[in-house]
Amino acid sequence: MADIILHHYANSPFAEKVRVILGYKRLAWKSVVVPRVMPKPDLIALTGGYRRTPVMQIGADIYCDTALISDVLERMSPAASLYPTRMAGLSRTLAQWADNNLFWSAIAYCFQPAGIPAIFPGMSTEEIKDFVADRSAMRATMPRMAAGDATGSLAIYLRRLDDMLSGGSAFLLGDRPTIADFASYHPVWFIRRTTPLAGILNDTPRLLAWAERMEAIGHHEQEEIDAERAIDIARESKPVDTSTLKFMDMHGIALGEKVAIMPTDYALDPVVGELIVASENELAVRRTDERAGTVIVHFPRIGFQMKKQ
Ligand SMILES: N[C@@H](CCC(=O)N[C@@H](CS)C(=O)NCC(=O)O)C(=O)O
Repeated sequence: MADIILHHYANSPFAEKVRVILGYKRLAWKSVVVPRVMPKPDLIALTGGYRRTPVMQIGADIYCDTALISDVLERMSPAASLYPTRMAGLSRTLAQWADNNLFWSAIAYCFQPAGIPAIFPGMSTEEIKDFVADRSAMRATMPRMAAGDATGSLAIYLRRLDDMLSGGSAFLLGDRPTIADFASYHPVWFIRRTTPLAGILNDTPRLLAWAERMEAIGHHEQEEIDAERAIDIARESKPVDTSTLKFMDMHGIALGEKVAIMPTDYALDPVVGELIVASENELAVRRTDERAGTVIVHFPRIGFQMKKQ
């Protein structure tokens, strides 16, 4: 099987979600560190436009969004399941809440002036300004949460998670972690790193103990490779055969047509290519890049929009 390559950077919460899933599944992986802000020419050579973090590459297949990345890792390694039987619907729905509501409250809470030095250790004012300008452009018209509103909702969310642990279970939905734990963990991980503001977790001691258990899972074995090598691997590989996936047309667009796929919320950079998968949960395009050769870029249906070009 081709190597799992994660394109990510250390301080990314969504990347931490995938790193801990890799740790839980004991899957060894290759690490490519991407820039935190645009431009990201090496990543874009693979994705064709998608710039969010993380992205997972397996040969010439490029997987965008941690919801899809989690599904692919589950298919590769079903033991230590992220979606145990009878918990699949609940765990996925809770994970979706965590990746959206919990995440954005945590981000708005941490990005108060008191949190900034811990988020950007050693970065110059100029670099911080560049980061803020990059994220403003990326979020465009997406509404922002004020610090007071974020603090209020975050305190409630953390209490609700803490309540889920009140029956004495080690993880949110029982004795083993599910996708709900990994998705709830990454915002809590980010709060814990934002040291002057991490005290909010002292009010939820069961959640704090849970965060320590999640941290103990670790990231398993990783080896750093450079972006150039990852692009060579894509060019030298053949994408997976997707022809057996059931075609489910919800857009009136046939396989083979030229489409643009992009997120529905922020970083609305379209990825243009030939539609090659429209299955129950996934959309994918085939595109050819000067450097990466022919690749398939995969997206989950939820959170993405597709238009005919
Ligand atoms: N729904 C996406 C969200 C990913 C996301 O927003 N990641 C942040 C970093 S934690 C990001 O992309 N920031 C901008 C960037 O890294 O360019 C997912 O699950 O992968």
